[in-house]
Amino acid sequence: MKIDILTLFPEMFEPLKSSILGRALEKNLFELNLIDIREFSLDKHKKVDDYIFGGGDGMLMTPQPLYDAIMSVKTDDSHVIYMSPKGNVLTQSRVKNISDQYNHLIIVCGHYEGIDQRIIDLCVDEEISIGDYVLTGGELPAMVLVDSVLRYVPQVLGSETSMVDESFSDGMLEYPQYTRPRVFMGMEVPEVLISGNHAEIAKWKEKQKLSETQKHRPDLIKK
Ligand code: 4FL
Repeated sequence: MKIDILTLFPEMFEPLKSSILGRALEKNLFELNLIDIREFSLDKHKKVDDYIFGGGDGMLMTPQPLYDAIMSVKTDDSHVIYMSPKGNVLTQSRVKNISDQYNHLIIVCGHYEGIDQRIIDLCVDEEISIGDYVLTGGELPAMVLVDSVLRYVPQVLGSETSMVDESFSDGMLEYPQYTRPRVFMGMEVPEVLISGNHAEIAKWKEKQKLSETQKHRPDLIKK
């Protein structure tokens, strides 16, 4: 998987270089390019924003630097995503689809009040939101998307993480989990989990998944 991120703040993406993704990056399991949109500005002061036609508060990112930055990385097989509160809200199934369908993602991060609509109309294949709230820019949403997609890239998840039983893998939340000690602050680990009876354990896990989902996210069960 190759990912190009277009942003005015490439330094915000340092967190992607630590932990699990940092190790995967060192192993060249994916390619991450951070592209500074400002470097494409043809303005003599490298200006990238301007006032909004029709009035209103704030500034908008101008089309020229964005267009040139996108064109500098666009290929026949690239998929251009703009992180935006107007997009469909990201779900685990969309994450899986994206990782299955595309080998090259170009992710555009807006700042200020957003970007000129003509860039969306001309260049963007898909708008994605990470939830119904507003942030200061698309950088954190881009990191959320990248992290969630890269988990499906072969060998990125090492032995300490598994995709088999996790929340949303089958549209349900995960069952509660316990590690040592068997008793903590007087609270015991459920008896069945130390019984060694694998059929009973599997039954318990299924029941817990259903009750956790019913309790925390009943909307998932209706789907
Ligand atoms: C993008 C919020 C995607 C939620 C401000 C600029 C945003 C966002 N999902 N807020 N972009």
